Amino acid sequence: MTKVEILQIGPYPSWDDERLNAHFTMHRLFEAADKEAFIKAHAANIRGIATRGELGANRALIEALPALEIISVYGVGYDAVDLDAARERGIRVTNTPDVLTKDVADLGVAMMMCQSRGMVGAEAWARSGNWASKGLYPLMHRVHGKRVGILGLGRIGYEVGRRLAGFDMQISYSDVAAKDYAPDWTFVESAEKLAEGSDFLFVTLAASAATRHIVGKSVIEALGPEGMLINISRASNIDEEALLDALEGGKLGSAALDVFDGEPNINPRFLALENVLLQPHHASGTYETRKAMGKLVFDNLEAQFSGKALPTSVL
Ligand code: 8YV
Repeated sequence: MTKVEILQIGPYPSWDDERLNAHFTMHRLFEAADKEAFIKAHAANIRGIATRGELGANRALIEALPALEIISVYGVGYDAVDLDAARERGIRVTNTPDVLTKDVADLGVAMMMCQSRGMVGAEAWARSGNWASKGLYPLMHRVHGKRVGILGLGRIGYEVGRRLAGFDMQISYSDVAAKDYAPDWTFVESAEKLAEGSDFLFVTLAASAATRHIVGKSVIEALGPEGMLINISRASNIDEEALLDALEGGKLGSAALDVFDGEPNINPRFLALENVLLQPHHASGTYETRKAMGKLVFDNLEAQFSGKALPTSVL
């Protein structure tokens, strides 16, 4: 039997490659020197796209593939997929929700702790011998008991809140509406009000055109010179220029960021700052979660081509 042909946009771990290669003919776009020519050469036969959250599939790509039936995203966020273009052609879109929720929340909390207690600098202090030669490391800031704001109380935001409740933090959140599953936490109408009443602001919103730069200058400045911004969602939710200005000018205390405009190429202004903690879009990056994500990418493709219901479809 001939195998279904899939266009693979970015690399996956070896165990995912093995499973995908066993069932499908995978065309590895990321290895092609001339991507346009590569797409042209295979376009007529490609029935599926396997992509990653941050890579997605844009309109031009979708329109270049006349036999396309499904876009399977390795990630919960599908903001980089042109949903309108997919919808117009009845192309199915799937993602990998739930399996990554707790790891993303774990890393967000770890980033807050790490940054607030200065763990990166303190580690360097111990390792470099400064502890012995220069003495004690400077004092840092407490986390427990402080006020936290969660912008976007979906699955990931909720898990962040559950964890922070364990640190006796005062939890507020903002979303399009109050959530009945969070009766003990305070609902706040606007992002700016939320920031104003928070020491730590977590951004856990699913990104879309509507949320672009929802954290702009006014929200950042409302968080203030003592505040910390933690982003484990998408860079587009934050106005990065405004964030850099505020970090450089002391209008925002600090930031802990897992996502960046133009990643993996980070704006060099970040690299000169001491009040930021930078992570390489790694919140779901555990063996356990990535294995579950890869399985869902495969299961959705397999279901599509054997006429079964898609396990985790968004379209
Ligand atoms: C992944 C993500 O790092 O779930 C998402 O939306 O962005 C992340 O889990 C990414 O999709 C892996 O490439």
